[in-house]
Amino acid sequence: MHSKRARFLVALFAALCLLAFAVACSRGNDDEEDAADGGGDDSAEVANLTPYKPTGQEGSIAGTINFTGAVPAPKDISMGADPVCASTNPDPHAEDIVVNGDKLANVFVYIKDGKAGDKNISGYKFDPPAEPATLDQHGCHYVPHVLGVQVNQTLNIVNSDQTPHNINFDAKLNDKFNQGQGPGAAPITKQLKRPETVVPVKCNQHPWMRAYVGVLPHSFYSVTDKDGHFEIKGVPPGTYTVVAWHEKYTQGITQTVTVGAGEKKEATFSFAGDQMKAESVEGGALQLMPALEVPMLGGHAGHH
Ligand SMILES: [Cu+2]
Repeated sequence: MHSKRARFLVALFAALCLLAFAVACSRGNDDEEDAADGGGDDSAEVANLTPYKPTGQEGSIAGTINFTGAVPAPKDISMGADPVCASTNPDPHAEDIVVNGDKLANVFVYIKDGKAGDKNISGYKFDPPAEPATLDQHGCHYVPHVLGVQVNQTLNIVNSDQTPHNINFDAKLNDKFNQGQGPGAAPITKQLKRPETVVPVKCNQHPWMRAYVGVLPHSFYSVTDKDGHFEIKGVPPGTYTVVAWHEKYTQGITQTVTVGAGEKKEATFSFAGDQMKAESVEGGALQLMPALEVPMLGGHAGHH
């Protein structure tokens, strides 16, 4: 009886030791995973994804973005502090809201998630296009004002002006950068490693300059043209959450869209004029700030 109890206690102690050891081990693994995430190396995750192979059954999502309510008058901006900018823009206006009739331009429309057939699209790997995306600084505006790029696609940032610009790429999930680019300078080339909707870009030299870059793991995005029209091509048949995002609104508008085999699906979104965010770029704030060169802070942040 007595020795049986002693043996039980020894066994219990040994079991507890093993348990403690196992917990310590799994903690160690967690730490390693955290470090890998922080390091920005997603290659292991990407390796688990199924490469998407087009079937010929792809469709598209196309439509227009309406703007309802009173259309705000385009705000005048002053470029007087930079003679080069002023001479190329006799009558410059802010681009934060561009409405043509009742159609809204510069809306970033994209597939957020959903299922292609019975498989979630986040389980597929979509190769980035070979052609680079280009963000031009032209006439002291970013062209285009809103741009979509795919993860790992080459993004070329170009200065077409005879004045220096500064690209302050204010990413949260990708690497931030803040880089000057003089007239005639070589393009700045980047590849963004993570999906991020959307990254605001500004120029520290010319505070009216704003661009927005949406980064997605696939090519299912589009930006509305001046007539509020968009088209997302090459969409696998499936049911998707589609988001329409505009900079003047705190939240995008979400819609579920089902695309059949080879179908060109229409989708319409409406942004209400009375639900815009409060003014962030007012006439008085549009003055030239001192040139500011902030050094890159470490590139990869360890934690986010
Ligand atoms: Cu600039």
